[in-house]
Amino acid sequence: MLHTFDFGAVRVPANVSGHPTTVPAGYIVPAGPLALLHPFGETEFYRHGWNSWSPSGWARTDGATIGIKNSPRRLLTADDAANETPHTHSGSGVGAVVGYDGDVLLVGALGLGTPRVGADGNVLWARSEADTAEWFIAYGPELDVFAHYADLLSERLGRRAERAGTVWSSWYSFFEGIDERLIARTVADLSGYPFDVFQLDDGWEPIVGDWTAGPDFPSGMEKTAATIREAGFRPGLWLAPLIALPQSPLARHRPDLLVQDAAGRPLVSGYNWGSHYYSLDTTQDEVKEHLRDVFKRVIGWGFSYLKLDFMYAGAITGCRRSDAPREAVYRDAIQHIRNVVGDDVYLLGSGVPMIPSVGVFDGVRVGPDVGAFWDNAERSGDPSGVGARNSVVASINRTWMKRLWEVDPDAVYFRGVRSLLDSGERQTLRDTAAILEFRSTSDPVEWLTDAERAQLVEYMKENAVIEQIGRHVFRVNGRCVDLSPIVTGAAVTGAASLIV
Ligand code: 9PG
Repeated sequence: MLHTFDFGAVRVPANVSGHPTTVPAGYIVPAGPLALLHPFGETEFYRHGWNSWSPSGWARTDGATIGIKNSPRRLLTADDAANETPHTHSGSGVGAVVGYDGDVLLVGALGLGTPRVGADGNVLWARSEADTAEWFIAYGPELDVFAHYADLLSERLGRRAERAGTVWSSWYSFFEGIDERLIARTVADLSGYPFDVFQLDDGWEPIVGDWTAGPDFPSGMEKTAATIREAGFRPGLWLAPLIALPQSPLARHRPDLLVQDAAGRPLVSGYNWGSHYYSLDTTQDEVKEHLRDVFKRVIGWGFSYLKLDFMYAGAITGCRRSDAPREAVYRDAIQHIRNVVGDDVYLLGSGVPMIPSVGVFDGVRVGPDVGAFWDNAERSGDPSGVGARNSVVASINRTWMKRLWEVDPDAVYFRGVRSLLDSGERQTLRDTAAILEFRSTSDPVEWLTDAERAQLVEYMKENAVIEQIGRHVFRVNGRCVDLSPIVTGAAVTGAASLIV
């Protein structure tokens, strides 16, 4: 039906799938396709990525799109193989265009169903794979409309109150090269440093898909968890519970537990670790039992902070035992995991589809992997490639998500060694994580100078007051941090902090 939304300053005719209701911050319309005819002409569009690693940001509708173009094969950071449209301005869940005086017209899904929002000339459109989510429509100051959207979303999907505190993670220093002696030494060196969590990342397991102690942890994971706890830290562990490499026992012995392709073979859901990998079909009872066993085991070892990675793979298009909409399948799987681990375990999502994860995860990664270099020459022009700049840009464009969960922009650096980052770039990473209020690093203290150690201590102890004064402009304890030059690509280096 045709409806004209009256926002005072502007009237917007629209095609909607049912009667709009008025809420204090805007309108809610029933699920179904939606198209708004706005009078703003070519303007800026906010594109929101489907999963943690997919890019988010503002781009002019008459300019280049933000997205992943010309990839020879599916990237994990893409919105999704089935609906990625790199040559249109579109994103996942929520989208917005800039109107008069900087006010913003926003359309956002209030639930699951793989909703997409796009801008096509003067049409702001929204549609979903499964028409299960109502839409929120609002016009007003940018920060306000995004805040209203986030609040309505968490009203429906939940919001957890846990806080991670400060985190040390093994990934951005040792990568997969970890073993129990290295971890014990690193933990001992960190003793007395202001960290709440010590999180083991990828590399402890024998193979992705087999969540038992690997050969480099001969004393068992319980022992490492105890070492971490005795040093005064909360033990944290990385897992990718919804995927399995082809050589894993699960994939070799029980291919019937995997999501299938149309030909009845296990469906490839991504590439990493020099291989393709598969997704577990979480609609099967046996898979639910498997997940129960895995999570009971890791909790039993003593880990109470879990980084759950590559989670998008539980929501890809494919053949499962049940044909429920894929985001609903995913939501059911993470609810199951939450039920198994209970409320006291901190769940950090990484590579998660964002909207369907609201209310279940305590914290969520909001950008691609950081790296000890500013830009990625290998994947230059790909905003989802590993690197400090891409991580800052994607993360800061998801600042509004702080109302949904703890927003993790990834690790910051203090070290001058084993890194190409200059001190200005390191400062920009630290400012970004201070703004987003999630402070983590992977720097072993052994790699740091005395001055860098002192800087780490000061940073990890700091409890900053954060104010957002513009789209990419903040105050951190009164100090102005303007990330706009970095986000717009104007800055060649990361030296974006200015003192006013
Ligand atoms: C462990 C790592 C770290 C890291 C995670 C995740 O797009 N990609 O191909 C892609 C590959 C790896 C990746 C992210 C994206 O890294 O984000 O923090 O835990 O796994 O293997």
